[in-house]
Amino acid sequence: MPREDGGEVLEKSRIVLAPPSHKVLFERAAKECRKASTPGVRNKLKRRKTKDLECVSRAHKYIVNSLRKIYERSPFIDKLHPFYRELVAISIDTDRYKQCLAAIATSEKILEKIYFDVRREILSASEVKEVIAARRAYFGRTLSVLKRLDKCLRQIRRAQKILLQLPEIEVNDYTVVIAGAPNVGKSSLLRALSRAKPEVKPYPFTTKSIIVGHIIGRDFRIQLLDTPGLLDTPLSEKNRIERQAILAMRHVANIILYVVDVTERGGFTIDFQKRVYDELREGFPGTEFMVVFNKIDAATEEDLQRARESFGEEKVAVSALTGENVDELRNILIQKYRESRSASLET
Ligand SMILES: Nc1nc2c(ncn2[C@@H]2O[C@H](COP(=O)(O)OP(=O)(O)O)[C@@H](O)[C@H]2O)c(=O)[nH]1
Ligand SMILES: [Mg+2]
Repeated sequence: MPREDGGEVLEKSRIVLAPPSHKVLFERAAKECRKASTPGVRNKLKRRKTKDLECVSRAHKYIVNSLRKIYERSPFIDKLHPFYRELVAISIDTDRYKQCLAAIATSEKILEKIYFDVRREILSASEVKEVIAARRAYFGRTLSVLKRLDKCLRQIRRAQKILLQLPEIEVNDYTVVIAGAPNVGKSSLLRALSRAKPEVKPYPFTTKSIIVGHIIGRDFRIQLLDTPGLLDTPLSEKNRIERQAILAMRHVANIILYVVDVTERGGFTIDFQKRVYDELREGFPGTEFMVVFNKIDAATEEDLQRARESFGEEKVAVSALTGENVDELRNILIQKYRESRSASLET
């Protein structure tokens, strides 16, 4: 089976955006420092030490926690489900992304060392001015470490924003991708087959969206994806990025439902529709296809005959408009889902 299961879903809600620049992070840390309270101690040196230790500790915690959230909660690309891995690869520079997350993780250790050195300096200081010098040194050294991270912080923030725009689909659900030329009735069919109102999810690198519907039973859920404008012209005519976005779909598609307007009223001849179909089959070798003749309510016997001759043997014929045979098609899909589940239980 071409479809790969496993791999992590893209958990957008876990992502914590990197600050817009190192300066923003540094300024927030400095603000944390200013929250340090002045202790009610009479000894001037002791008072200064206690206060500056709290200042440095607050600033340090703030920075380290912020950085840790960025690298721990940003998706680990190699662990993502292949569908997302491929989408991410066309959207961002993944090598740079990984290097930057690693750089952030490494700088945490450097910052840790600076903090402990300064702590020791403050504790062992014998004069107020030594304490102040140590505190200043903390901020000076920390700033230079953060400054070196600036490019990476910006890079990660940009990448995170792109990741947040990727369409969220259930990569582990049994998935039916609906394809076909424009106006053949793909969206109508998705609505006719779905139980709930379809949701629209944008694709960041094209102006297009995925429309997600579901067939929901008591113990199962089948995901239906309609990809307007993505799967409706031959793959060879698409630009590289769009092509890759389309091909990423092979990782989630259990079956591609190819919708044919047998009446040709949508504006595309059977010949053209067959050409798109052949190209798609080439692009998705190993993915199961199922051809559905649509608009039978408006079709003549000649229309059906022409479609049969072009596409071969008898196919499922429906009307998304009147609902004719739509229940049958839904049952076929449920049956296919059950077969695939029992097949995967056996292996
Ligand atoms: N007569 C008839 N018209 C249909 C049927 N399904 C869709 N249409 C019409 O075909 C046009 C295109 O449908 P749409 O679902 O938007 O096609 P898509 O571009 O493939 O998503 C619309 O005007 C629909 O009302 C059908 O089964 N019979
Ligand atoms: Mg549509």
